Order: sequence, then C-alpha cells, then structure tokens
Amino acid sequence: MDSSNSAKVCAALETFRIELPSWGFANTGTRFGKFIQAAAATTTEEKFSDAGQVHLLTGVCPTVALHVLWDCPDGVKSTDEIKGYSSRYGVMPGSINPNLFQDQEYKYGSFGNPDESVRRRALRHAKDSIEIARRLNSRDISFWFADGSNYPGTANIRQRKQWFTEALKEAHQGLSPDQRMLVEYKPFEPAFYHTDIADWGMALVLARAAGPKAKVLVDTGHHYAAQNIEQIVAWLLSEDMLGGFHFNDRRYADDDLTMGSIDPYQVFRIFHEIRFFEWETDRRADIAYMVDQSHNLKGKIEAMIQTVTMAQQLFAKAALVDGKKLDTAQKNCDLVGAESLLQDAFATDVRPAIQEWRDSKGLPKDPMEAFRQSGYLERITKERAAKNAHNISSYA
Ligand code: PSV
Ligand code: MN
Repeated sequence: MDSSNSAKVCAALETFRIELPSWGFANTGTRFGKFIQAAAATTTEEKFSDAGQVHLLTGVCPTVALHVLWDCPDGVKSTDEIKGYSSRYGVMPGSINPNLFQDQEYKYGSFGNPDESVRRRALRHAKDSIEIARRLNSRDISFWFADGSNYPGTANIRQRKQWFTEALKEAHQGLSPDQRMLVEYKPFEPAFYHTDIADWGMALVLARAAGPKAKVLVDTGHHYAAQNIEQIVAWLLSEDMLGGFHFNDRRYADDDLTMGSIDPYQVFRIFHEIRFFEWETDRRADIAYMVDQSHNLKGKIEAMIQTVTMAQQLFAKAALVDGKKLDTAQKNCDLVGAESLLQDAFATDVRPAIQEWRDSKGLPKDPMEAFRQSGYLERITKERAAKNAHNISSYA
C-alpha cells in the first residue's frame, strides 16, 4: 500500500470507536436452548472485566452498552457499583438499554399495551433508564420494543402508534440537554404478524414526534433479506436522523452473527455512505457505532476481538474511496469508473497499515494472538467454570 493510502487508513482509525454490548459476554442461545460456556460472564462485573480486555488489546472500545434489567439489578441504585467496575476495568458505561420486553407484564406490549397501567409502568422504566444514564454520564438511551402482535385483527395499529408517540414524547422530556434517545426498529421477532416499529420510516416518524434529541438506530440484522441498508443509511444521514448502529451479520433473519462474517461488502457500503456524506458536507456525522451480537458457539471474547478487527478493516477500506473522483465519475455517469472506486478500495489489503497504526499506539499488532497468549481466558475459565456449570437452563 502506498504511503498516502496508509495515511488515510491511520487517519480513519483515529476517529473510529465501537461500543461492545455487555450481553455479548454472557451465556446466550436460541429459543431451543442455551449453550453454557465455562468462561462466560454471569455478573456485571465480569462483563466489565471482559470488555476491558477487548479494549486493552484493541484500544478502540472504550465503552460498554448496558441492558438495564440484566446489568443494573438494583435499578438506579446499581450505578455506584457500576462506576466502580468502570474504573477498575478501564471501560466506561456506554448506551443504556431499557428492557421493555422481558417482564410478564409486557406479554401484550409495553408502550403499546392496551392496559394503561402497563403503559405507565413501561414509561417509569424508561424514565429510570434515563436517570441511570444520567448518573453514569451516558449520552444515549437506546430503545428497542418487542411490541407487536401475532395475528391479524388482534391489535389496533393506529391506536398503538398514538400511545407510542405519547410515551416517547414524555420520555424525551426527561432527557438532559446532552442526552439522546435512539429508536430502534425491527420488522419481526418476537412478534410475527406486526411489530409497532417495523422499519426505519416508522422509527423516523416516531423519533421526529418525540423531539429533537431523538434519532434512529439501525440494527443491521433488523431488515428483510435483500433490503438495501446503505440506502436507508444515506436517507437518514440526509435527514440528520441517523443516531447509531447495532452491528451484526445475518444470513436469514436476526441471526446476530459476527459482523462481516457473511457479507463484509454490505458493511463496507454502509461505511462508504457515511464517509461520502462526510466528504461532501465537510462535517463528521455524529453516529454511535455499537455491536449487538450473541456469540452462541464461539468463545465470547475472541468473537468480540474478531468483530472489532473486522470493523476497523471495513471502516479503513471505506476511507480509501476518493470522494472527489467518485463525485466526478457519478456526474459523468461513468458507471464502471464509479463502481471500480468502491471495488478497488474494498479489495485493498489494509491489514498491514492497521498493524502499523496499532504499533504506533503501543497496542499489540495482532490482538487475537495477544489475547491467546495473555492467559486471561484460562484464568476466567478456572474462576467461572463451577458457577457456569450450575447455570444450565433451557427455553424448551
Ligand atoms: C433486539 O433484537 C435487539 O437488537 C435489541 O437491540 C435488544 O436490546 C438486543 O437485541 C438485545 O436483546
Ligand atoms: Mn439491536
């Protein structure tokens, strides 16, 4: 790679940070059962410790996303403990994810539940989550709703839209000036006939209604197969409504596989749209890059390191597309020329330049190898095996 490309890769990496999900270090599974790993994290402290390892070795994951019900067992009171984990393990709390889907009360929905007392309870949880975020200095409160219905005719879709609008507006009023509300959409699962926020358009309408600090969150697994995600990204950018991403890959549904494992070109195209927007507007897009993955079979920390490494590679490749040349090719309708600019960037091996960058930061050139040599996995496997052995449970 020539030195100007190397410099582009390094400059891009300086700006790239990606947030890890606490739940990616925990035992997870499918609706058919959980596969328990001896080294999996079962406490918030262990999740911070594991996320801290990934940050130590990669240097680009300073924050960890928290899921309120799973990570803040005492709600708002958990925040002191969490601050302690944060300073002990060198990673800060990141986005705060309210849990509006797991309690029995939410069987027929949260903000969209026909029962007013359940809607109020959901709103209380949303406000508590905002307070947790405030105490932890977290900027983003990230809302995903499992609300929806399984059978035609069983839910008043327009009424539920109204309830969502009202609740999101009220939650928005509780935000501090520097906080943001992210609204995530998903067209299926666990509801299979309709979900209340099924796509980016619905999320956009609700975020606009909620208030100026609400933006849309794009989870790459939450689309129908073959949907053009980078076009959605381009539209949200042009509307100034793109707040963040949950990255994961998929083959069929919301598979939560490792980012870039199935279709790395898809992620590259997303990053390209963002870089091209930044080149054209000469301003940085304010986007929270986050991982949302469940590693059912792979070792969790290794899978996370693999994810971060892949994310850096794809971001760096996108930085190699020459905005000016692309703009000219597009204006001249030079289709092959324009497309080749993307293809050539994607085909460039950016790994040596990334290694150089890591070296210049005092980071291991190969974070995976460094992790395997570190002895961390052996230590936590010993420490956690007995606890995990008693954790066998199944959804079946
Ligand atoms: C739902 O599928 C989702 O993508 C939401 O972001 C949740 O918060 C997350 O997964 C974890 O279950
Ligand atoms: Mn998600």
